[in-house]
Amino acid sequence: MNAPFEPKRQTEDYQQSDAAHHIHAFVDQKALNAEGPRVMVRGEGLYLWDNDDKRYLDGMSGLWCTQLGYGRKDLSAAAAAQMNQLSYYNMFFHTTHPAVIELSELLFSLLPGHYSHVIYTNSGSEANEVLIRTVRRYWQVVGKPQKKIMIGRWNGYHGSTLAATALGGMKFMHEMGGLIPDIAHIDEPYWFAQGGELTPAEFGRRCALQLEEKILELGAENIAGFIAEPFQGAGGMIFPPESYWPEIQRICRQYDVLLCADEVIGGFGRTGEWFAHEHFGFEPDTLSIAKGLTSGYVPMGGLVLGKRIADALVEQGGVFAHGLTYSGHPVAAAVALANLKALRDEGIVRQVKEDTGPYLQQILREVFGNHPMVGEIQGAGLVAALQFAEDKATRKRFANENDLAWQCRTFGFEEGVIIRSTLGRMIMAPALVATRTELDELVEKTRIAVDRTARIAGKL
Ligand code: PXG
Repeated sequence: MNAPFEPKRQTEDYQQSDAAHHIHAFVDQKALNAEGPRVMVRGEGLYLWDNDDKRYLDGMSGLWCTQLGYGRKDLSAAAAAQMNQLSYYNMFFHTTHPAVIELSELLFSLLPGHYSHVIYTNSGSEANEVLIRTVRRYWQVVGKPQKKIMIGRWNGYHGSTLAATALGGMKFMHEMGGLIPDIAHIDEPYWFAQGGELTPAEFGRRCALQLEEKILELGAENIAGFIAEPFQGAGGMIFPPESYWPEIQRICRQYDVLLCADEVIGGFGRTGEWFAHEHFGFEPDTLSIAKGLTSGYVPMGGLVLGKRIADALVEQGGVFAHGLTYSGHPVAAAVALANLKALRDEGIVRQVKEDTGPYLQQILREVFGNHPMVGEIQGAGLVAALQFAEDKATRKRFANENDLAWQCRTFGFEEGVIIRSTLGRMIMAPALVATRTELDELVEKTRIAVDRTARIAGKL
């Protein structure tokens, strides 16, 4: 047991200083300053403690990233050992180092065999920035430089930097302006909200066919690639109908458009497969990775390339004019290596596939299958979403679904569980080391939060 918790400073003191200096992510800063942010001070396994020593079960793995949970001493030891031996060196000017070499070996042993190379970054946003440059460079190298346009999806999320924001389809982010050209979007495959009279299978095909229509509208000779998350994360944890990905893959192959999967959330075991595209059964040409690569202990991301692209760039491409000071940072690489070893050698990804993943999906359906607030339950492995609905049969959504979901999230915090709300959907994605007992607690506390929300909505 840890010693009794002694806050170093009072929470209000931290909050006032934070308000004086810090611009937070995706928030009305003035409103946050008035309320004061929660001050988190420690983490162990699936649990977090705030500065007032209140404990939370983190049902979101931080921001979908702490696959191994908090406080792993093997990861901090790997970082310390690497810092002591070689704290920094770079990938410029013809050098490399063992940590990054061993990380790449392990990474490609986990990936399907048609991937061969990776460009390391510090984040998922950067991975997608690099993606645009790499894909466009590929088409230059193979003699089709006019293939420049990337197609993404409305409500997709690929990061917060300029090009990643443009690739994504969050309109409220686009409204801040200044985006890059040569990006187009098609609709998201969100059957519950947009499926109308179509069956999920029909709707999945219809959404995929939008890609074909967009390619024909803009000219296949101008399209570099299509990017999407295998399942949408930040946009509401939306699983596409089963008909969707096979049709998307057919269209990409037919028109020679690169298929780019953003695995930043889906990668590293979340669905019970190492990568989410394996869960959905398609074969992307590139994979954007980050988050679970290091379990969030240090920042690291990357762009994984299929052999087709890598061979062209390496054999015919000449100088690849790109590089980041911290690409393949030795400390990040050492932590990622220790993280991937643990996920593999402790059988954690296998456990998600065979035991804890099916268990979470089962108990969610037992508890919420007939819940008056819940219209749909989606998910696989250790990721799931509950769709709020006023009427399940007609898929009628609450007019104030966003407020209800936010309220539910706040109730969750009060009950000591962290779940994520988006546009009328409650999301959970706990660390992959979650035990059945912890999953029981996650679902039970979520049930209390959803029941409290149902009372406000007049459903209980
Ligand atoms: N791609 C995807 C699919 C993501 O989910 C990024 C790229 C960008 O990664 P970085 O490392 O640059 O943040 C992400 C990030 C949320 C939430 O509330 C999701 C993300 C980030 C912050 C919040 O669901 N995903």
